[in-house]
Amino acid sequence: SSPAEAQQQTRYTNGTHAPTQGNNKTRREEFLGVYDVLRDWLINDPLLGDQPKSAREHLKSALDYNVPGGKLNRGMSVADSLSALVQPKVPSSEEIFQADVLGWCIEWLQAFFLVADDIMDNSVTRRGQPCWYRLPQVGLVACNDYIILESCIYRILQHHFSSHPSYAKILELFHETTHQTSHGQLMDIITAPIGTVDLTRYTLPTYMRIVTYKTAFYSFYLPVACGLLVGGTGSPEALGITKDICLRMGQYFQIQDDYLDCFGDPEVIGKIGTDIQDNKCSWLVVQALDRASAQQKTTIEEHYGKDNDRSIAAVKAVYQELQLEDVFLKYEQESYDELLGIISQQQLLPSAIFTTFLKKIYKRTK
Ligand code: GPP
Ligand code: MG
Ligand code: MG
Ligand code: MG
Repeated sequence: SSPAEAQQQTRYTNGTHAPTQGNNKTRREEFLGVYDVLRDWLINDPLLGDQPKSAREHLKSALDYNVPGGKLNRGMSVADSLSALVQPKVPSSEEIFQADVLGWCIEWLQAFFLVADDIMDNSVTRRGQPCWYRLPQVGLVACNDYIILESCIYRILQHHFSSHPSYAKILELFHETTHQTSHGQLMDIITAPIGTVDLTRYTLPTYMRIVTYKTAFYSFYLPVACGLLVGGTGSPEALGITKDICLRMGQYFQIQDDYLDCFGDPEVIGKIGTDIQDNKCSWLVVQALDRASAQQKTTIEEHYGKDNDRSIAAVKAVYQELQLEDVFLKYEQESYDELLGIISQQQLLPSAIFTTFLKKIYKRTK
């Protein structure tokens, strides 16, 4: 690596660097700085020997296009969780760096899932730009790119954590989370076979199972659990409470995602919704079927899962008639209040671990 990169790496690992708060660098910039260090190391990975320049360049663009461009909520929550855990103490810069490396592993995992999910969902845009597989020069090469995105996680972990006391626990956590998420994705897809209409599939228990597995484990439990493991508090009790609270937060988050798929502004959420034409077991269709008249059910039956503007508009019209926006707003408030209650009921961990994360997503528009 270049002298500048080597210097940056030392700056983070020798414990002398602490631009966490009140410094001119914002936390977000500091976090993004860690991405550059990891990316530069990966594209020069010694395991790959003397790579051809073209391969290195493809990898660099695949990483830059897919890894750092999101909200970074998941990634930055590892360090936030650690800080909340050790308060009133402040984590050392070494610990923040470790938390940020794990945070980036979660962002890498997310990039892997999203590149694959966009192919499966036939999506058009993501984070305000065309989905990776839609680029003419990429196409199905995206399938190999998502495999690489995943394998990068384990290269990063080995490089930065192989002598950490929780290395095995961390590896296990990433593997289990991937297993759970792909199981969620499996249920998401087989509940929505294109070209068939079976409204009896869209029940609340089916829905909750899908979203818990496809979203909640990797988006909420994983970041907080990583924070606990870096902070040395990975006891079964602490992880159990964390799982209970984080899975509920993740369910709430995916319900927001489903709401925004239909009612969000594509300019703001950075993606164009596809749930209606994709026949998805979305929270909205579950709520609609729960309230629909016989005639409204017939309309949904005729138009759900069809990829044309008239059908999509017909389903959206039923959602409007049933005032699902109001149903969602009421759910959002109740869910938020209930979560605050559950968080305050436990004494083992500081509430801020959870409330900081919850406040980042409450009433989100993207
Ligand atoms: C969100 O579903 C779930 C994922 C992105 C997990 C994908 C898992 C894999 C194993 C590939 P979504 O399709 O509603 O997300 P979005 O609305 O962002 O496309
Ligand atoms: Mg999708
Ligand atoms: Mg999907
Ligand atoms: Mg969605």
